[in-house]
Amino acid sequence: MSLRSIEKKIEDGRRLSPDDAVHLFKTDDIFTLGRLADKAARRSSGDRVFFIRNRHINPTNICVNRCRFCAFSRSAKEDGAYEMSLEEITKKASSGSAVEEFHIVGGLHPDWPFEFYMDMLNKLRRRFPAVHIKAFTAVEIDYLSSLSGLGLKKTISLLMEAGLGSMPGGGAEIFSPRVRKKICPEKIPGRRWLTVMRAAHKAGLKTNATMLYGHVETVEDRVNHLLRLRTLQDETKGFNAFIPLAFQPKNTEMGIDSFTSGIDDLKTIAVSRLFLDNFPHIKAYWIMLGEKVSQVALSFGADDIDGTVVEEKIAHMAGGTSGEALEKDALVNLIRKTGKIPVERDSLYNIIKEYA
Ligand code: V47
Ligand code: SF4
Repeated sequence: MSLRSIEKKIEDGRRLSPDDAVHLFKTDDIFTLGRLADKAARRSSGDRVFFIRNRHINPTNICVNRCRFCAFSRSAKEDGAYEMSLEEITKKASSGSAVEEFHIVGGLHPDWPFEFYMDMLNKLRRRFPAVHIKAFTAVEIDYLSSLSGLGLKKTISLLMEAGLGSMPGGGAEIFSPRVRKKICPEKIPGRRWLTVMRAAHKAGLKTNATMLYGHVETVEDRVNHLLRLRTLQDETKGFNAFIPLAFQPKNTEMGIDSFTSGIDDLKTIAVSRLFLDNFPHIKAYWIMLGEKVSQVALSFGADDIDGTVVEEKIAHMAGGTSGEALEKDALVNLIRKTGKIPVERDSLYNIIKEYA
């Protein structure tokens, strides 16, 4: 197999095989890889790059799972553990500039009942009727369904009635059981993550998907992860965006010191764009990639850069060095400087404003 034969396959509109993706990950020719991925991104998004005015809210960092790569979580009585009241969550939601979306994820709290989450959604929806609520990873949804005791389908439908608008893509990590055992032994298996997403999609929720890379996984593990996402997407068409999450190593139990390389970041974006031919969007999450690598990623297949974020804990507690927030104008400039057209979107990728 050669890069040329893969290029020919892409030109002919044929789907890449897992072996093709492994080959792309292993190539040193990042210029060809980038060119192919850029072409694929342009086919669907042209010169447009999406962003959103959003705010992250992490209601608690207390978590029963304690994944080894996670510097954000704490046990209940540990230093630095926190839990927000409903009033504090609402206060957080109302501070700062107006946003289009709340992105709400947190730890699996050992004591909060299902009603707490329902109250949170109801309260936010009543107070901010125009703001889309994107909340709860598939891992949290699984946990909420065990709290409610009502099963996935009913739990998801209750959450939707209370205001849940879509779901973020976290918790996927790497699906391989061998890797999961090393990095997050307490977390639900990859197949359960996929089952939750299937149930969400069938209920009419759009979701994202992620992959945590740059720790102990192999290139083959990454490709297997992507393959399972592509297969589910063929079935449900429920994923909006794929977001590769670059592992941030500080204050974690992984025993790894180094951050991912810029080359690996760009390759991962590019291979994702080419292999996930049924995903509408590939996101270069500026918080984890940094502003500069994210800018370059926009020429390597990414067509989304996430949002204003306002306050970020998960990457920053693990040594993330980007800022925690970017104002809308800064995001517009960041995209503009790459020669692309910034497009403000809502959570479901409807266009709000094009900054031509
Ligand atoms: O599930 C935890 C990851 C995720 C680390 O869907 C880490 O639009 C890197 O999923 N280094 C939460 N990653 C973040 C997430 C996300 C972010 C932005 C947008 C969207 C979206 C989703 O962060 C967790 C976990 O996979 N994570 N610790 C770490 N040390
Ligand atoms: Fe808990 Fe999520 Fe952190 Fe794992 S990644 S410890 S599930 S907050």
